[in-house]
Amino acid sequence: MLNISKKTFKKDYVKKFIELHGKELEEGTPQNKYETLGTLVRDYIAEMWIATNKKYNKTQEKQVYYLSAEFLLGRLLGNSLLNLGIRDICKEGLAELNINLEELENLEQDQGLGNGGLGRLAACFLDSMASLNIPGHGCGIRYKYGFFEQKIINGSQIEAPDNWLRGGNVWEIRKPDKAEIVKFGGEVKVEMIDGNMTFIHINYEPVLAVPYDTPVVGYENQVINTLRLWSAEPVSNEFDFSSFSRGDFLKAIEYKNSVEAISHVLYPDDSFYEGKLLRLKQQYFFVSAGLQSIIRHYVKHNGDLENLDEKIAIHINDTHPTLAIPELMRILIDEEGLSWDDAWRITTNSVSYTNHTILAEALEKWPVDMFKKILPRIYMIVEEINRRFCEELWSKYIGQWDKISRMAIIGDGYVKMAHLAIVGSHSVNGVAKLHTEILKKQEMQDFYYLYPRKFNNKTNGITHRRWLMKSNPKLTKLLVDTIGDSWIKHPTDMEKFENHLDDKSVLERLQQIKTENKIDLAKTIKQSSGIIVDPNSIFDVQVKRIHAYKRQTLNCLRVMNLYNKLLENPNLDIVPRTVIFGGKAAPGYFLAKKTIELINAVADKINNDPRVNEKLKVVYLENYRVSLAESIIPAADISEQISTTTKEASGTSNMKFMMNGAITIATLDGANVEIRDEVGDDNIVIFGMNEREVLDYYKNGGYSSWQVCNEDERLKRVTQDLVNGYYSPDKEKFKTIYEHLLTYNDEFFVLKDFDSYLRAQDKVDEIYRDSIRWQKMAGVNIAHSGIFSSDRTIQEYATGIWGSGFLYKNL
Ligand code: 26V
Repeated sequence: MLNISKKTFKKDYVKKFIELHGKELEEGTPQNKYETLGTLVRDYIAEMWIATNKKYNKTQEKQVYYLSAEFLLGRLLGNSLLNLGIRDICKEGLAELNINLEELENLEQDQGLGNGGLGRLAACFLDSMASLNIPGHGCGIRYKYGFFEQKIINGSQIEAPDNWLRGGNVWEIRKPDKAEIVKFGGEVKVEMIDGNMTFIHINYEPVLAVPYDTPVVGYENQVINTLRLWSAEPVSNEFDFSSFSRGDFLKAIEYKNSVEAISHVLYPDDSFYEGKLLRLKQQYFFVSAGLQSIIRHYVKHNGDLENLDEKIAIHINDTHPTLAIPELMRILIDEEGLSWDDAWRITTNSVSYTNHTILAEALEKWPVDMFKKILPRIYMIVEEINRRFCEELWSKYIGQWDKISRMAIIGDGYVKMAHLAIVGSHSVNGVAKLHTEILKKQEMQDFYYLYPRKFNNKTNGITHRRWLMKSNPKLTKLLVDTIGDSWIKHPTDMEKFENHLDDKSVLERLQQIKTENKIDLAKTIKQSSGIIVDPNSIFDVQVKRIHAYKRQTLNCLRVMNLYNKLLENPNLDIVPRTVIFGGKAAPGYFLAKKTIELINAVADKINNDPRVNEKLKVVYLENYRVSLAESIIPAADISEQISTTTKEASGTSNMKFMMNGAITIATLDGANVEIRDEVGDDNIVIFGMNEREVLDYYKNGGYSSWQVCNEDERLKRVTQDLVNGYYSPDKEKFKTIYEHLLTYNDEFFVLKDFDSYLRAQDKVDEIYRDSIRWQKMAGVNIAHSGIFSSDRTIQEYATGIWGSGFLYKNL
């Protein structure tokens, strides 16, 4: 907690404003005022930051490094103020200067350096590590352009670059003195020097990796950890720009461009792997720079590399940073002179790996030729790891060649990153119980039998500081008024709220808060789409990446069906609904983009049909991102978590919605299963095929979407509506969706789950009419959401995987 009075804050603020802008506060633009506040807060943080680092160096506590190609931080100002414990003081102080804090907070650009769940999880983890006094730091890429900005124009997604650094970034500090060189291409010369085989990398292209550090503020505990993002720059003296010989000049420009391309833009695809050279370069770039700086720092402060694995933990977020394994081997062997065996012991003991998906099409594998060319020394090391691993397999599985070739790290002309990650780490975890079981039983079965003790589950979580305290201050106040504030440090204490759910006044306040949040969201909807929605209708929300397995189509088909029903029977007695969608499609994912077009076409027709308008509206909110999520989620009545069972590794928005009192309608997929276990069957609405049924169809076949469709009049009608011009004069427009569902026997079972989904929606309608029952359900969901705080998840990682932090030391 930062100790500062309102008076001092105001004085500091005005002084900082004048210093930065050279004019009086009254003349300042809102942007000037935001920058002033951001810079001042960063100054406040600076001393604590230095002190935290000093303490880490002195105590030599184990340091955790969380390597991730994505960190989806969103806005930082509000949460930094909250965690510093000075948000109220700032708000009041600024108000006295005629400045509205929230208005300034809303000026901040989202830091959107991630695609979705995986990147946001990394951001929640940073917040939790700092808040739990765990010395845990992020390491990633400072993309110049983050996740694209989505515009919906004439009902379709248009992508625009996310130039998030345009107005500067007050949070980062460039550290050119801490730059590292990363080497690409060239050849490796092997020489015997003093009887030792030595590997010398020559003719490579050097890239300067310059770190930008962002402070990660712990909650009222004086801890400031670091997120270090690397930016790629040309090595300045590499080519002489003043030399005007034409060849050199062009070469210099070419070199500059090829270097800067590395940290230029975030890949906007999170479900289809493509063997893109630039992505491989990105991965090696940040991993190599990160590890070099970790080791440099370690050697400076600790010295002895022999027990490095007791002093650092390196966590790889999915396979994207898997090159950390051969890169650490390279540094330890080539640069620090360790033996292979010592280097391997240290590496495997340090590295741990999280898997985030079972989608086969998302698994990374790099063509050997590309890999070898770009990373010749790293390839040699991977080859040696593979050789030794296969030797182990040969002695264990004598004659079982199929199994051995299936498990090899290098095979079929590819380097298989998940295999490398499993072999080169001491821990492999899934992100929800069901997901981990599927990994063990199906996707990674061979490896599970070989290394059963490596596999473990760490169910995801979300930071309640951002997703409740910051985004839903009214609900936070209700909790504090009824059960005190112990839950802030111990989120499972939220359970105490359940004891208050027989108190009518509490239920009324719950309802009141939800309505006020809905009124706020209705304003946002009006501003962004022009659509007027009724805050008394059910706000029924599905916001997430657009993907076939997440089944936005299922949601859309039931809306189309409801529309048909309302037209047939205008007196149909339903609670009015506002169905809200949001999410981005990967630019190259045709079906997902078509899904967006379909939802918008359906929305357009329904919203302009006065016959149904009182009862049904459909909204597509453009440019879904962290800051928008913060205003949508507190206003949701219903959380749509309707993926095909087995496909969603965990989901994390399901947890955010629950914590904000939405009722979940869900398949028993990912963490939905654990949410159900927490709240009980009466407080969640479950539908759809179970894991066994889905896996059985995948294994034995026998599914016919055609047959399912023909047996259900409602389905016949809505699928026909896709291709009969009902939603578009262009009958071809939604043909791909139709074909996916029917001609190609939809692998995600949308039609199969349709009936059960509709019945679940009817149940939602019925429960909602009983306001007391609904509010109680909401209350139970809130009360049981504490277990899904990322503080719980991080404690489990710290004790179960990293061997770090407070809890570990007290065992
Ligand atoms: C995969 C790929 C594949 C190659 C192209 C670039 C790229 C970028 C990101 C990814 C990661 C996809 C995996 C992912 O985001 N999984 C999600 O992780 C969440 C956090 O664990 C989890 O809640 C979601 O269920 C899971 O889909």
